[in-house]
Amino acid sequence: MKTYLQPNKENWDHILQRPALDHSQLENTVAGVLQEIKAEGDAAVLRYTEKFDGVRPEHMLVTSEEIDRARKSLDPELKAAIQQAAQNIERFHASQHQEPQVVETMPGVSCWRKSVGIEKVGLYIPGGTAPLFSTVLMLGIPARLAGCREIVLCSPPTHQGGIHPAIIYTADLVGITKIFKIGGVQAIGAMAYGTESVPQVYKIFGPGNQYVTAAKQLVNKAGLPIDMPAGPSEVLVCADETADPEYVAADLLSQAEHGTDSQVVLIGFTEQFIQDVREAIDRQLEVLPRAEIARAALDNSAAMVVTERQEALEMINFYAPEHLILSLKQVDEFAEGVINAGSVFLGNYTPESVGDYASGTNHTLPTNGFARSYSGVSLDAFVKKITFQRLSPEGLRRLGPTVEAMAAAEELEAHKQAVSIRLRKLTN
Ligand code: HSO
Ligand code: ZN
Repeated sequence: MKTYLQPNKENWDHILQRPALDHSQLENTVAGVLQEIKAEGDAAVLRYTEKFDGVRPEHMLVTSEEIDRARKSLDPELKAAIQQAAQNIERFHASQHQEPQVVETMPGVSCWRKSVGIEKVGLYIPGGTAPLFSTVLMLGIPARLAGCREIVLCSPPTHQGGIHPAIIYTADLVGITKIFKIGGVQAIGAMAYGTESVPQVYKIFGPGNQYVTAAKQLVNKAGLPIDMPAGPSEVLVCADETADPEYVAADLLSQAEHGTDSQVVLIGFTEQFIQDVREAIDRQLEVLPRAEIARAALDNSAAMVVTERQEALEMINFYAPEHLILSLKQVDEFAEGVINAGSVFLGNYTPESVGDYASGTNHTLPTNGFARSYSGVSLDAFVKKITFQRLSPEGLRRLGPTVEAMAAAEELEAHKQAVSIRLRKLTN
């Protein structure tokens, strides 16, 4: 992690550069796999599962016996933690529900908007060393609350042909309708096109490696919506002398341990503070199991000393972090000025980890500067909004002439007639 003393604004762009993402080389390979899955369905999915995951599962759909087994095998303490997290996430996301509001735009003219769950959605959950069952909560709960009828989940099988019990348990808990042992590009292709076993879905969500990301981008280019443009995870911590350097170090490392391409940024107000955090990082790294990953991520990272709070704020809004931790005095007042960030963590007792797992907010957030224009996943991501309108005879009498005048000016006679024909009968 390099330290910069009061860097010039002209250099912010360079200093705060994200690790470069280039999927162009993978694209051909990924496109080829997708093509085969589209053409051959399950046969191609099984072939690639065997090739990439080293196993040919007897059945791709997780059975009720497997769900029972996962439920029984999981540590009761972990189950209780997952249930607590689920409760908070459910509470927060349920509050995002909007009842239709009927608005009378003029007498006799009523308009309203209703949210309807996307009928079929697909969730991808990576496997590997750190099975992200927390992401099952973050995607599955809003999907169910939104009223999605079919919620398909794909996750790669282990060499033994199963899926981590915590993923199965959580998926069942939140009401996923079908769980498949399919990973990687195969999973994205199967959900995008549908196969004999896997239903075709209308939107795909979830994180993944560079192959999964490239596959999501390709199906998205072909017209299928996805949750968000993906990028490596990141955190920006802005801390003054009221912060504890040990806490700040721990927060930076919690993000850095995600991947070698993760990025962490620290903004402080004195050189001494930055130095204290650095020393705390070194101490904590010594006992961190994923220290190697975290060290590599720290190489992509920067610490900044600024003198003014206003400058810190400008830098934050410039960088548009996925996660923003503010450990500052008068933090609420400062936070008012934040306009670009995915999720914000206020004060000394709000580590990013609480939002990653259990406070209630969603952890699927815009990375790579997309927080300038994108929101994190919420109930909104799983619904589309249908508008309705109804006019009474009185309403049409009042509004009709406006529409007639506009239609005539656009020279769309049939549009005008659709009003006029009714107005004529109404006046008789
Ligand atoms: N920080 C990650 C989410 C996560 N952390 C899952 C732990 N598990 C991206 O927001
Ligand atoms: Zn995390």
